[in-house]
Amino acid sequence: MKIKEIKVLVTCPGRNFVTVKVVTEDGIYGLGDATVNGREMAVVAYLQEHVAPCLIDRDAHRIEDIWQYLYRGAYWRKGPITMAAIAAIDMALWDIKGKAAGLPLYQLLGGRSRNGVTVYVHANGENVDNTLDNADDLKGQGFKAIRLQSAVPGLPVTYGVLGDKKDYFELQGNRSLPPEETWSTQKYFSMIEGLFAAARDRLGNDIHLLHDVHNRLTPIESARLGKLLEKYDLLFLEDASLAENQQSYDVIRQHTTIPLAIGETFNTLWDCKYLIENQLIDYIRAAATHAGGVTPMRRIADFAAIHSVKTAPHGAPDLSPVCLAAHAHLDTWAPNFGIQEFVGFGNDETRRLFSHDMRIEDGMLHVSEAPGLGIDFDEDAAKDYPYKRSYLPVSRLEDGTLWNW
Ligand code: EZ4
Ligand code: CO
Repeated sequence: MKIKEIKVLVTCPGRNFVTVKVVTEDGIYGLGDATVNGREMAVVAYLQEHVAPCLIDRDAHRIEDIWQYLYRGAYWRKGPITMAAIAAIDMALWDIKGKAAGLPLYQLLGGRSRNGVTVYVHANGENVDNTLDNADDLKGQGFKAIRLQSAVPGLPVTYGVLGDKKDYFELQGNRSLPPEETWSTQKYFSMIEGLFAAARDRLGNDIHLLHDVHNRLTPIESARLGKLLEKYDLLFLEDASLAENQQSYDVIRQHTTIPLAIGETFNTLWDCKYLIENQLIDYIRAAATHAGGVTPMRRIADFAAIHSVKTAPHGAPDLSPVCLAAHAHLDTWAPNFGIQEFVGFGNDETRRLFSHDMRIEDGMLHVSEAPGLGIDFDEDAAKDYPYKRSYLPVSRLEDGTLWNW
């Protein structure tokens, strides 16, 4: 089944998504997500100029060979732009194979390992009380796991706190230049333990709690935070420190038993190899879009499984609903699946463009039973929402030093 056409479609139904459509000679097509938040057009150029021409007339069924051709075959490997481009092609080819077989993707991966995919949702607020009001509301909706982020007193903006913005879409889709935010580790430490102490008082012990540090701490500071939060029984602490130097996690691990999760910006198995093989983390958060697609996600999951590490794919709105669909299949299959981050199915415009029948019930995401990924994209409607440049913020310490956002 030859590949006849590869379309790269950029649309901004509130925030930018790069969607790839691979069309075969039989008329079967597949969809993939190639969105790299704030760098969207670099992936578009990579796909249009450097990938698409090489794939025309190749056999769409040869997913593994095409993946190797794009990764191993190029002298310039890895990196977010390259891997998002490869990811989108790979997802689209799995979508095609599923449609050709008449089976949902999770069946091709090995079938169902669980009834549904447990998700964690976000509760955030301007203060501890308000964060816990939101968490209580989500608990009432049946969610079993909640990530808590509260504003840091004395800082004008805090990661994860949406303020007067209605939702992530409004927040992330309207920044034509990178806004600058201030960070203070000392101020953060004055808030964080109280948040989790109050959370256990108010929400009880029958709910999973999580927290995202978003790379703001040094390894020894992360170790200190882990020790402070151990008694509140978090499901995991996310992105406690950067792991460009993976040995940083040796420092954290030798001080605390808090479960650790990282990986949303990882592009390959190599980015997490040392962390996993030394059992320095408990959850690997790689995403199909940013780690090269379904093919390497399966490999990462298997490598993690033999080291007792679970999967917990990134689920922020920088990943389009096409990526969420791919995750729903991987999560339904992976024997060592842990939890899926979930921030909703997007705003009205996004749901208009990306149609699917995934659903949330009792705190779980339920995968589509339709062949392939089980998601469609309305190319014509997408023209109503053209690309709009938008950036993530940058972070500075109070003295002006650039820091990790
Ligand atoms: O800040 O995806 O766990 N989720 C996160 C995200 C990231 C965004 C960056 O675009 O850390 O909210
Ligand atoms: Co995160």
